[in-house]
Amino acid sequence: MTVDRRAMILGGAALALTSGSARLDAMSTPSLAALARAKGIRFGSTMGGSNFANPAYRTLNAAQCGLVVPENAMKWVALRPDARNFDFRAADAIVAWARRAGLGVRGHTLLWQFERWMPEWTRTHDYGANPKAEAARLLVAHIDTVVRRYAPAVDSFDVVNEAVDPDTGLLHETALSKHLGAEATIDLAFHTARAAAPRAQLVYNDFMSWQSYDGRHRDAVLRLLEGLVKRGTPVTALGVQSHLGSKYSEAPTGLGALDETAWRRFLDEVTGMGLDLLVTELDVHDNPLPSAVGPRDRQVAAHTRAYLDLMLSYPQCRTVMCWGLSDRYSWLQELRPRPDGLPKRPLPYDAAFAPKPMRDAIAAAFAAAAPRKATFA
Ligand code: 9MR
Repeated sequence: MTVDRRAMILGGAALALTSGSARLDAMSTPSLAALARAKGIRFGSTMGGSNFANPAYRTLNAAQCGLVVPENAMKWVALRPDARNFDFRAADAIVAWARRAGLGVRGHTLLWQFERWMPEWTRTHDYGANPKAEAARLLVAHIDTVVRRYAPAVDSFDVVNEAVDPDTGLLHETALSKHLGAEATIDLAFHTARAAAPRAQLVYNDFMSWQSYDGRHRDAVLRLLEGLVKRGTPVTALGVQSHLGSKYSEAPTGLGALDETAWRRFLDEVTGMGLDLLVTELDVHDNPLPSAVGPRDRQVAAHTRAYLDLMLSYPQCRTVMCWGLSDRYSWLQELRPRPDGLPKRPLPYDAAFAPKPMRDAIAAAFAAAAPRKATFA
């Protein structure tokens, strides 16, 4: 079924389920997915938790996306109640829905190399007399089980997420890597994923950015990738999370002091290693922008457009994912609230699912992008 035909059918479904803007948008064509696809690019977003329970939101996603990534449901904390068992219910439900809707699925994340986001039991687990072997067994069993369950429906996995400390440039340790060594843990994760999914795209995913303060993070990620490639570890792409805006959220520098030259040099080095690029988690952290919605939305849109134009100037960039479609469901609302207390507007649709200028900016960036050879069906 073509994307536009699907959007029409889904638009009809939305008519019965919702009113107003969600209906209008689900009907609006061409969809972002269709605009992207015309250039050999896959466009998608996250799904999971309360937003997945909202039929109008599912409809919006199915109409506008070609790809979905479970926001939390494939993380260790969601899949692993303990060392022995798996709970696939939430991830299965998203994957089943995606397949019914004709969407591709990305997997996030087979290993979060950051202690805080791994389950508590990995810290209290009895690693026995040979802790190294036990850590390796746990890691391999986890990745092998998850990848075999979801490939080939999932054809692109974030194998390792956020392994680098952006301040020190050193690799993070976790309860697992403490026994194996961080580098060996990361290698083992990629090799295990490759053995279980011989054709999948295998991604290292991180939040280094074009902010001028991010040089140490960029350098550390380059060193990590160089090491992986040199050792023959099967990484095939870098996921550039793209949570845009300064982490110094109240800084008077607008969305940040950007170093485009350093960013291009970074992306040149990554692609020079033969790796593809993905925009995996796009949103705009709008704290320093004006309270008034009009100017704020315009700045968010202009920033998004400039960023996507730069990213899509790389023919190796064939995937663009937003970290949510609607402001209503952005992680930023609670975790990084605005100082004026107003709701944040980081995503292409507003809280009532009406399209915003950021949606136009994404559409325009796809329309302006040079066509590239699609690597996925
Ligand atoms: O959006 C996610 C939020 O709901 C979770 O509470 C949080 C911790 O699991 O993770 C958020 O997603 C993160 C992603 O997994 C990795 N990159 C940063 C994202 C935003 O924090």
